[in-house]
Amino acid sequence: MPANLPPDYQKAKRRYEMATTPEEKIAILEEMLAIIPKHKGTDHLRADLRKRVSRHKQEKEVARKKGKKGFSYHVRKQGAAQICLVGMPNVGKSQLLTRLTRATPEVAPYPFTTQETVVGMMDYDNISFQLIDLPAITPDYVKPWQPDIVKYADLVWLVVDLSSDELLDQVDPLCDKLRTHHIELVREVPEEPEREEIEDEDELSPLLWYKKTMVIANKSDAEGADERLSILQEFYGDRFPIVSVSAERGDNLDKLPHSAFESADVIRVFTKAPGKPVDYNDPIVLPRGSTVLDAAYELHKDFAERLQYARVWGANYFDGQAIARDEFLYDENIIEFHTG
Ligand SMILES: Nc1nc2c(ncn2[C@@H]2O[C@H](COP(=O)(O)OP(=O)(O)OP(=O)(O)O)[C@@H](O)[C@H]2O)c(=O)[nH]1
Ligand SMILES: [Mg+2]
Repeated sequence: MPANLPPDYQKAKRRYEMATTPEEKIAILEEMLAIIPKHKGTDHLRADLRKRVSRHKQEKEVARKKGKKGFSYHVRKQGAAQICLVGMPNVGKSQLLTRLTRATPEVAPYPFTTQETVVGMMDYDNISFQLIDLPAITPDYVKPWQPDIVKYADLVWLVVDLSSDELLDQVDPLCDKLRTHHIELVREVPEEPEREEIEDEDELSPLLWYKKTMVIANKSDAEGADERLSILQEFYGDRFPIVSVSAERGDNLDKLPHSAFESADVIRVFTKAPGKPVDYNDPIVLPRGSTVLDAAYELHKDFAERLQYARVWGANYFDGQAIARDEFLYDENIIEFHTG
């Protein structure tokens, strides 16, 4: 990311991330392109934005052809990050959702129980994550609207079944299926310049959507689960982080909210007014690498524009240290804004 992008750009970027329709996204990208100064340092960024514009134009075209005007399966983001549960039939995706959130999807011992998205919030300390349970995906079938949900999610939890001898076939064939929809499940999302476009018959080759993925090996209570887990580790341990759980018995479920927090790459920042106590209940959640100014924008645009400096407590700073608008913030920093 080139340094010194104007604050208006960051603001637009945030609106872009929240935007739900291709039309809205295109409009915001055009705005971002107009804001960015034109020089060598911003070449990559401008090229990326232009690619995104063509991708959204393509999405718009596809939607128009399908005639699905006005209706969308899009799930509006809530909480610190949106995580979608992806997996073959009967692996326990819905059971996991019932155990981690207050949602109540149907759980049943036969495949293709879930037919629609079911959403629930999973708490972690003073923040929460949005989980989306999806219908099963198989190498032969994915509902037409499902890839879009995966594309827009922040994280993927790929659920597999430790009670099944077909366990190994629950990872790669599914990754292959998603790849046909331009989604690549990965341990870490590569940096922008390393990203490659995949070739397509269409003139406009869509970008690959890299999705940071963790494998959840469910049903660790089942007979033979330990041996199957070792095999899974051997085959896929290098490619994905793997955590084994039992949605039924509860084993390791308490690790998942923390894993979500770690993978989401977010920080929590507490605010305080001068001379007042800290509000620990409602942190501002920001992407890792955010600055004082980013935090101020979360509160209010006008406020951010008037911001002069901040005092900060906690990680990486002396207690009450005065820092400039463009200094980085760290998880659980307490911040006191000072405006002019
Ligand atoms: N032994 C065991 N069974 C489980 C566990 N989690 C889920 N199950 C069972 O596995 C079956 C399928 O669970 P679901 O949660 O409906 O699976 P799903 O992945 O949502 O299935 P689809 O909606 O069809 O894709 C049910 O009979 C659950 O009771 C577990 O941790 N251990
Ligand atoms: Mg289900």
